[in-house]
Amino acid sequence: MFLNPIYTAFRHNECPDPGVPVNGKRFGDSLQLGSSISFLCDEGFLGTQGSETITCILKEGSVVWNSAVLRCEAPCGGHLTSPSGTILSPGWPGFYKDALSCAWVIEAQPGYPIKITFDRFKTEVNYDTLEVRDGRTYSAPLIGVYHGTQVPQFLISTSNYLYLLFSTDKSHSDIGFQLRYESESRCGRSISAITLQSDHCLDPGIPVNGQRHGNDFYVGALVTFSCDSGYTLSDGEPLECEPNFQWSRALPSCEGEAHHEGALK
Ligand SMILES: [Ca+2]
Repeated sequence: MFLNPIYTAFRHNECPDPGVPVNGKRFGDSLQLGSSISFLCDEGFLGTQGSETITCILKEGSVVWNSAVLRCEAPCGGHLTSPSGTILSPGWPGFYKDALSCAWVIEAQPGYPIKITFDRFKTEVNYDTLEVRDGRTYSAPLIGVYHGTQVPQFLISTSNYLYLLFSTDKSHSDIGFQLRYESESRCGRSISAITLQSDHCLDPGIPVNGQRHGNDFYVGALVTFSCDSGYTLSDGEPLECEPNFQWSRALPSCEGEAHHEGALK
């Protein structure tokens, strides 16, 4: 017996189960002809392919979805204007790719500083770096260059912009980072209250394979660093806590064996 294709389509009037996007959620369960299913990417991810809503349609005698399922990926850079959010290294929760240069600009309301909290951070020491600048462009003052597992718990801008640049070299990858940013709490309390009450700089951190000398972070305080045997300090100048509660220079790094490994890369 021959089946008329139209008859077959109406007999099997359900689309195939589209599944749930990786790093996303699905809303709707009906697979019937004419019904729709929606998708939403998890925080920090963006839809890069497919559609947020797909509808089960009849097309050329077949019951099919009218579009592909949303694909959710951590983007390489962006301009972020929500009061709070998440930034993930591209590839999250997997390893990041080689040869990345991803820039994010976080923009808050004028007068509102931005606080960044690092939930996870791990990159290849010395070669895959996250630069954070206190402003909207690459020429803004440097807050810090972070790599390895060396990051402060949190940092706060003085302006209402933060510029982040994640750069990776041509080999060796790692998990990358997950950070949260916020410019104002939900109840309307500005985090500027935190900076105004503060009379000291934030913990500048300690270089990987090194030590910090000085545990006072008040304005005018100096801290210096040294490295373990076999490692050389990238910058021997002390860091001074300036009146704007920012350190005068970026945290130095200890370069040594990793540097030699790098030469063989
Ligand atoms: Ca690398």
